[in-house]
Amino acid sequence: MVNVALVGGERSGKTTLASRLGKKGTESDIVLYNFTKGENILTVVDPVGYPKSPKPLVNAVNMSDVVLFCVASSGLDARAGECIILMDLLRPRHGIITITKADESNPYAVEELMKKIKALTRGTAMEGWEIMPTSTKSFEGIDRLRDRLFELDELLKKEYEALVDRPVRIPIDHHFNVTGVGCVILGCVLQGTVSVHDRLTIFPPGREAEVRSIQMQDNDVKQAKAGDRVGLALKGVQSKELDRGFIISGSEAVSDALKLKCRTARFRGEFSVNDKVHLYVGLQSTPALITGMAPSANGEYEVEVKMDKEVAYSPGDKFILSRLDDPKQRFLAIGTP
Ligand SMILES: Nc1nc2c(ncn2[C@@H]2O[C@H](COP(=O)(O)OP(=O)(O)OP(=O)(O)O)[C@@H](O)[C@H]2O)c(=O)[nH]1
Ligand SMILES: [Mg+2]
Repeated sequence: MVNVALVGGERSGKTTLASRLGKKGTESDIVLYNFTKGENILTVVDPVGYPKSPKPLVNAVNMSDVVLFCVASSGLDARAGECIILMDLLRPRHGIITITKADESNPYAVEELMKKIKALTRGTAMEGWEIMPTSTKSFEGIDRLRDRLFELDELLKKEYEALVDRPVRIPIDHHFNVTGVGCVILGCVLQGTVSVHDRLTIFPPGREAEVRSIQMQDNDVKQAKAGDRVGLALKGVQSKELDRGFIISGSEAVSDALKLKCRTARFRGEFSVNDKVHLYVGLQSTPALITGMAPSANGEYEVEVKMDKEVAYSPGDKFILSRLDDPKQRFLAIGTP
């Protein structure tokens, strides 16, 4: 199972590419597309609510194993730049760059754009990402791209195998009530194994719920493990009590005030005490106030934040600090507790 986030500039062909890679499923400010080949499942996450809000973009990347960065053959725009900044903060484990709408260009211009992208991403977390031209019109490169993503699936399986014995952790990305079934949540199992009848806790509220049934790709299963995308029917909780980003887990820290060790974004990322910022962690988001700041080693900062609401987190979780009213580049820094 490979989860792919589509990121990139405005009108860069993300949605068209997603619809070529899979069949449309769950729909909100992020839209999921699925493609099944034998045992292998490809899920593509299109953050349709971006660039209006950075939230769907951060959510899509945090829901995925691989980032697919789309650059239209006509070139990069300001939002593509913003996405590069976010990649450099979050440092996703796997990424591919695709030059979309290759049919509107020529091999020489595509080659020139590749060089430009390589120069722009040099020294960033995207350095070394493979660049593949595609066109949803001529179908150039689509099969090759899909094959490449399935190749990564083999690698991901090994990565996830090492996580199946850990305590379970599932961030909720969608939740709703189904008549006759009750509360259903959708999410990816980040680590651990979940079985029917398991009693689990939902953080931050600390609510207990029992797993009534588990579905994967519309099929009932008894158990799901790290790397799987699941639908869980839960007993003991109602959909209206949940929020995107709540985590089904064995244990999480829960707090509305934190001290974060922060690295600032390239080129920008200035902020100071008393600034109102927006925080993203996992699939949670909240406004927050910077209440303290001090330089620490390696050009990093200790940043104290007071959040408008409690968030659930574990050691090593990545908090993105952003400023929503900045028209150009909204990502300021990344921090860990
Ligand atoms: N010629 C050509 N046009 C394409 C291709 N892919 C997408 N387009 C066109 O490019 C435009 C933008 O495509 P979308 O898929 O909506 O791009 P997007 O990145 O999802 O756009 P936003 O979500 O609005 O930022 C549409 O008019 C598409 O028909 C392609 O491979 N070739
Ligand atoms: Mg779109």
